[in-house]
Amino acid sequence: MARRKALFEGKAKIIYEGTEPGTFIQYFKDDATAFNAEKHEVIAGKGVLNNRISAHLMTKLESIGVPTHFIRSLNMREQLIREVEIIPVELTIRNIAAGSICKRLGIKEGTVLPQPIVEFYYKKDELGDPMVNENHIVALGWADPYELEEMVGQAFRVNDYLNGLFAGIGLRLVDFKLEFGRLYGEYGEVYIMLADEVSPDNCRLWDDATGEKLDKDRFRFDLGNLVEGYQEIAKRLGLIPETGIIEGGNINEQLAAGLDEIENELAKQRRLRAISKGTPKNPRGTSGTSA
Ligand code: AIR
Repeated sequence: MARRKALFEGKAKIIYEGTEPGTFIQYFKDDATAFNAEKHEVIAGKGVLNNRISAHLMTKLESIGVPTHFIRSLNMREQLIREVEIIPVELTIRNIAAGSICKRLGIKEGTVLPQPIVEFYYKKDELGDPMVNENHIVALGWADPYELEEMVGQAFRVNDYLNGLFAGIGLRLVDFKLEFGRLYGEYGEVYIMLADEVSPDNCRLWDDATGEKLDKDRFRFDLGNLVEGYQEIAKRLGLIPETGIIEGGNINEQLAAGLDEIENELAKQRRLRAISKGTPKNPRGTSGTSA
């Protein structure tokens, strides 16, 4: 098969030209990185599982009215997405203290936070994704206040929905990181869309009964086999058979390929919703000076 043109390669994914205008193809690699890529390993099957999990969760989120860049799955490792302009802000919501907040504020890991905490990080690898606040984001022009409000609103919707979804399969959603993108409409309106991926690479998920960590912390802190954790999440979501798709460190290609058939029905029902930026000063493109 002729290879499409790669437009951008990140730590865990590659973005290729799409099959139609306004689309990209998002390819999930098996690479795992942590601590700003100081730690790196290739883990067979990780890309397949994240592609599958993210496709499923994005479809579910779309169905409750969270606009996402996800269009449909193409194969084991690839999905068709809308071409959006990524906003360079990583938004994190925490329900339970873990990871950097414990270090930064001296909170004991596992402490249930009295209310979810939202944090922002500037998406800049060279700087190690530093934490920032709304003033940095608006003043430095990464997002305007309307966009920011929309991102935070959508992130809380995602949190509410995913908390319930994971609770139903015996998992606690400790925290997660989201990225958003802009899609420009025909009339210059802006749609804010959930982008990137929603997977155990950027969510912390603990088993409710045992406290076992099933997410990327397994890799970050050598807590156990990474794909076994991701497989467990995929199994509970009903996305892969009980027997799993990794055998002896290798992915069972046949089984994995059979998973391509996903619920694209919901994707067809998706609707776009423009964010309101107040009354335009110049609604019809006529002269701005009043009569
Ligand atoms: N995250 C942040 N940057 C990259 C990722 N994947 C996610 C982590 C965790 C949450 O954001 O996976 O779910 C908070 O991370 P931390 O390190 O700030 O505690």
